[in-house]
Amino acid sequence: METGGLFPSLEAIVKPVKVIIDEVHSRSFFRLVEKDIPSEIVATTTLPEYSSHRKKSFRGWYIAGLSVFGIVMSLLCLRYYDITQKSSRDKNFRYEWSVNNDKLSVYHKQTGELVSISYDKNYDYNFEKLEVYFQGVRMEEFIDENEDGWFEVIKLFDKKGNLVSKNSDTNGDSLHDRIEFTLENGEKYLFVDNNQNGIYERIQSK
Ligand SMILES: [Ca+2]
Ligand SMILES: [Ca+2]
Ligand SMILES: [Ca+2]
Repeated sequence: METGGLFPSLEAIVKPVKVIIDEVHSRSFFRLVEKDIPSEIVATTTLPEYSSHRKKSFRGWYIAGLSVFGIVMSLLCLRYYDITQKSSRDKNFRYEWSVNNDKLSVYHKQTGELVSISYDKNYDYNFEKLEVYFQGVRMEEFIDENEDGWFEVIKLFDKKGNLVSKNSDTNGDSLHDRIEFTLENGEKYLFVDNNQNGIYERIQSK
């Protein structure tokens, strides 16, 4: 490296300067300094392998993330499109997905009243619970506990929303072999169909 003509005596004591720079930018840096300072590239190297790998890995994850996001958004749009089409065709009902897509509400077109809400909290495209409403009050609840598409439990409520009856299919044959209900005076009874023929052979108070 030369200091120029102003202090020629210093030329002897100025030592070469070693500059380490990323190979990607080395050529442009070299062109920049070569005009003023005699320079040479003595060695080149690439970025450490792990760094390059990490960059590729990050890029891969970024692209994969974007792809998944795109697919999910497409599915959501399809779901909204589908339900909008269904709403426009349906005679009595209007359908509406919740923002996070885990709840489908149905409204009566004429009165605007809420008719039912179906829940798919685990996003497996099966409603595990259906609530039926009348005049703003939940009157019935259907529950598919094992998510096989059949409701094992049906609950009935009074006008104040209190549970008055619970029908249960305890062995998955679609017969409700247990009915628990509560009278207005608070007494509780249980109907039992132990031989699974669909007719209750026993009533017991609880
Ligand atoms: Ca579900
Ligand atoms: Ca079920
Ligand atoms: Ca029976």
